[in-house]
Amino acid sequence: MSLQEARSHIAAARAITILTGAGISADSGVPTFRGTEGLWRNYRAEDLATPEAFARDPRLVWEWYSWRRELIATKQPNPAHLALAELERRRPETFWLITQNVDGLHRAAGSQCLSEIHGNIWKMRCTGCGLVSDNREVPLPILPTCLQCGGLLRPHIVWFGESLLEEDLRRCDEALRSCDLLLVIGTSGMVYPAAGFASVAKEGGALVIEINLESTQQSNLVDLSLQGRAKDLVPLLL
Ligand code: BV8
Ligand code: ZN
Repeated sequence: MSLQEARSHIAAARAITILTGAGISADSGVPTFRGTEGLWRNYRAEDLATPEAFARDPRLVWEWYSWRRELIATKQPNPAHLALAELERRRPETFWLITQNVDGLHRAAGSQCLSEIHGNIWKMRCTGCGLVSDNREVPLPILPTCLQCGGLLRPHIVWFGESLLEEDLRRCDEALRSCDLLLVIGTSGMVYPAAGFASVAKEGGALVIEINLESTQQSNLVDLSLQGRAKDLVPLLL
């Protein structure tokens, strides 16, 4: 019943916004943040993905990101990423995809109407002159420096305690308030401001559908929960 229901909501929707988290990339082999396999040695993302950690030990933080880049470099978009890129192609004017993931797999799948609100692991920003550059080198020379000014580069990623880009926040707000359907896929709904996006959409009168392996902090808020793997369920929604 609920899958059929979800399919008809998608078909009938005037404007669709999607919010994805680490769960959509789990099926591509990218570890989630709060999954059992953890993320790296015995560190937690909250310990390393902060400006303080980088100021204290840039080498350790770069070691972690370089390890994640090497892991992600061998991963491909899965049927869930591809299905969302197809959905965008069918309705480019009334579709927006917001992802919390920094792995770049939505872009690799062909998504273009996309906000990568936590940044992208393949981009770097100079702590000296602010230049943002694309860098696909794996493995990385630990402590990469800026070609323009020699300054220390950092991942162009939003760390805990750092604000999201104004432009991204504005675009997300528009996509959340103007849609009549929000699809939340593979996120535990624990990290703000993304964790508040479902209520923004609901305030705007949207119907909210959640796809996850289990119930989450948002489940009490959503209109319909589909339990299962994103790679299996998302393609069935088209
Ligand atoms: C901000 C980049 C304003 C890093 C990430 C104290 C001081 C300062 C701020 C705070 C504070 N306390 C709280 C905050 C706010 C903080 C926050 O929310 N903290 C949390 C921990 C409580 N937020 C921030 O700091 C944000 N900025 O608030 O700015 C500000 C500024 C200054 C001072 C105050 C406020 C910035 C947040 C961005 C952090 N950066 N990523 C990197 O990746 O290296 S967040 C990082 O974790 C990921 O990007 C991702 O967003 C998040 C993980 O969440 P999920 O994607 O949901 O992944 P998770 O593993 O949790 O869940 C996976 C889900 O998938 C599960 O539900 C699972 O069941 C499901 N699943 C698994 N497999 C599948 C599946 N589902 C379907 N199919 C499958 N196969
Ligand atoms: Zn520089």
